[in-house]
Amino acid sequence: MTQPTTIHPGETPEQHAAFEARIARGEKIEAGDWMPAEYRRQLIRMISQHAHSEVVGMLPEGEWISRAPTLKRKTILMAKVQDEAGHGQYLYHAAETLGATREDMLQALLSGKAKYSSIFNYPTRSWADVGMIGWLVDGAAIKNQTMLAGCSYGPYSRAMVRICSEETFHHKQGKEMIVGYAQGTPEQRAMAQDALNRWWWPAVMMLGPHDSDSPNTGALSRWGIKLKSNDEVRQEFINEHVPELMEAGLTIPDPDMHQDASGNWIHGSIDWNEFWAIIKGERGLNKERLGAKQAAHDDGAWVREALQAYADRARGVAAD
Ligand code: BYC
Repeated sequence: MTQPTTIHPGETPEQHAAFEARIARGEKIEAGDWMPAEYRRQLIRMISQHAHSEVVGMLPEGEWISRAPTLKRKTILMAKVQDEAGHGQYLYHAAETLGATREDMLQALLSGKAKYSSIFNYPTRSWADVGMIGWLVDGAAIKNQTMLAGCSYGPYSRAMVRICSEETFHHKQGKEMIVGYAQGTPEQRAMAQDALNRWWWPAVMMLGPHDSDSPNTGALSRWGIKLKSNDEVRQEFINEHVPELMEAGLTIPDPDMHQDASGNWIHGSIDWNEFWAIIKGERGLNKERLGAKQAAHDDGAWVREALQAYADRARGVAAD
């Protein structure tokens, strides 16, 4: 999986060797430390896209806050959506430690240059989708993020520890909700199954393309950012969730799903055309999501201006 390192002009093989030796010793790389330009670029790409995913991820769930069936469910959902905003905030800060600016990152999101997770281009059609997102989407995210908590870049790894503990609650509330519906009335069971039918494959795909089609994995693995490949994390996610979903009485919408001799659950073929079409915005809700983000950004202009004016005044007062 390892690839030759990209050595940028001004960098030396000795610097790279010393840097990689630090990673091999298990040291964390911190913000002010020397790092290859390509390590910095990869981290900014990945962390900023992760931040965008957290923030865009508030949209499909946020739509259901006013329609939650009980006050308990409403407060849980509000807390979850608020947590996602906090995760975006930690992650934007982690990317800022690498020299990225908030303005540039937001511009890259709003212009469509930067990606966010494919999973959030799918619609939330029923209340059970909210539970299924918690169970499957947060479940997949935890598998990926537990791995990233061990990554070589200190600020990202520490943000992941905090985020994973909050995601664990998100996962539990989603599972609790869906298990309840799966064992509830025939209408509730049908609603839970319908949600699983629509979210299963997108959740399997959100962990990234197969390793053979993953151009970034080589560099990320070499530098201790990704400690497991996309397919390895996907296998962990499937192995945990298939038996639990079946135990809840639900049917995995994959007729080829089976367990092999080593106990792994093996999925059928994945429709990667759908995945790439969703990412490129050719299918799904990409335009709506970015439209909502742009509107929120425009609506918030007065807040940014007020904060700037306050900061300028405070600086002026301090200078007196
Ligand atoms: N969606 O070389 P690859 C959450 C892109 S938020 C869109 O394998 P890499 C939650 C990839 O960026 C969860 N694009 O990439 C929030 C690359 O394109 P670029 C978000 C995807 O980086 C709110 C190209 O495909 N988690 O859980 O090695 C509420 C080739 O892929 C996707 C993170 O962001 C995708 N699904 O591996 C509830 C975790 N997959 O950038 C829940 C941090 C791939 O070269 N990110 N692409 O133009 C990662 O761990 C890695 O970036 C990935 C992809 C495993 C996602």
